[in-house]
Amino acid sequence: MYLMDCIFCKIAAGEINARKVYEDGEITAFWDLNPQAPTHILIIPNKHMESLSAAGKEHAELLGKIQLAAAEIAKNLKVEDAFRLVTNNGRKAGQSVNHLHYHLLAGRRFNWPPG
Ligand code: DGP
Repeated sequence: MYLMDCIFCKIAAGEINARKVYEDGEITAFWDLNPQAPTHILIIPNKHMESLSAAGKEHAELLGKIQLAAAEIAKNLKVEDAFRLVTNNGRKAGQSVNHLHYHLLAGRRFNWPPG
């Protein structure tokens, strides 16, 4: 599914430029426009899905592939020893773009619990 007014659908489709670091038939990853760490990559399914809450059992393989892509990207960017992978699910959790995305963050110290 492709949403006309979804910025991440447009990035996946190549209609809006992004600094892509990974692409396959199902997943796209690119540098975040507003980085919160020296390495800040967004990983998205190409097909529109609002958030993780919208996923069903039929998405299990895709969600697994996203995690494997994250590990591969971390390795390619030489941050595999220390990175954080997070999704903000819902507006109150900090989600501002309603297309499922995972933040891959690395290159600085991270606090726990997160803010
Ligand atoms: P979130 O707040 O979890 O929904 O994260 C959305 C992220 O998307 C935020 O860190 C900024 C980033 N972002 C928004 N618009 C664009 C864009 O057009 N290009 C890129 N590369 N990143 C974007």
